[in-house]
Amino acid sequence: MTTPPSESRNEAPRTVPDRLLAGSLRRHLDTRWLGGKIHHLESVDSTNLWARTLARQGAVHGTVVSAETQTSGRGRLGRGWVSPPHRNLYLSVVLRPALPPESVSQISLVAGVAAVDAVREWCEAWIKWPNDVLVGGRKVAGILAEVEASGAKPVVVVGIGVNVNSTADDFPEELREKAGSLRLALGERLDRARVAGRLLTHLERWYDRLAAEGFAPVAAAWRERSRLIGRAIRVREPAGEIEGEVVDLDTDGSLRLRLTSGEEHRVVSGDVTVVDGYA
Ligand code: BT5
Repeated sequence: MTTPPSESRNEAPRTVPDRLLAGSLRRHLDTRWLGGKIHHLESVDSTNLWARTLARQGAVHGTVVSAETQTSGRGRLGRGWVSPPHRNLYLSVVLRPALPPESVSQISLVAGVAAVDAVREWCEAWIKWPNDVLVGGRKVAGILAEVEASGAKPVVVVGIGVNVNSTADDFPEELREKAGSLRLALGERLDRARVAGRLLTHLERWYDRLAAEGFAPVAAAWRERSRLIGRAIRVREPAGEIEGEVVDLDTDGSLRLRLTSGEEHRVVSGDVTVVDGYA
């Protein structure tokens, strides 16, 4: 493969594989049920959409879909996810939870905690509500959990995008200040199979913990990793902008906010800015 111009200078020779092969990913997995089946695609519209199709066709709990690139990577609320080829992780996991319906938003927080724990194996990282992973104040990972309710029991598809080896050139102008990658933080390329293996391993552990012990340990982990409780935040909601102090994370994954009026408000969706800046 020829080296793209943006990588030609100041770069050590490639010692890290370019492709994320299912076999190498499997070698880095330390799981019991997650990743029993791995579908790795060169290109797909969205790994979440592919995983939902597989779920409708009966894919087993723990099935993983990953791709080298996405042509329509999806974020929350109809937003997009920038997915340059061969650089990052675009993964979706099919989960068939033996858990109550309200656990869906909890599963999405489980994925956030797992993602931050995986990233922390390489560098300091924090969660921004609901479950963006930030490194040095820049978003390096995002989670999209969706319910596929076709059969008798709902299936949850958790999609995780992690910017592993992206350079600033990979991001459109408007994201350059906001988006980051592990490579940008560490100054070196990483083996994506290893990062994926650690991510899925943490995901299985946290998911099993939710199933065995309920939401309390997940919520505690989330609180510790977000450092958001007690902070003043501004939230851009569909209905307008509000400001207040974070009281706590609720059991459904929403944020409890005390407004300046003293009133309590629940933040279910929207974009959060920490008033005095995020770590
Ligand atoms: C998310 O949405 O953060 C969820 C992203 C989930 C992506 C994964 S990739 C595998 C799976 N398959 C999919 O199709 N999706 C999932 P949200 O909080 O709405 O953030 C989206 C916003 O983040 C965008 O509007 C941009 O501002 C920004 N953004 C887009 N691409 C980015 C990237 N690669 N890195 C950092 N920020 C990005």
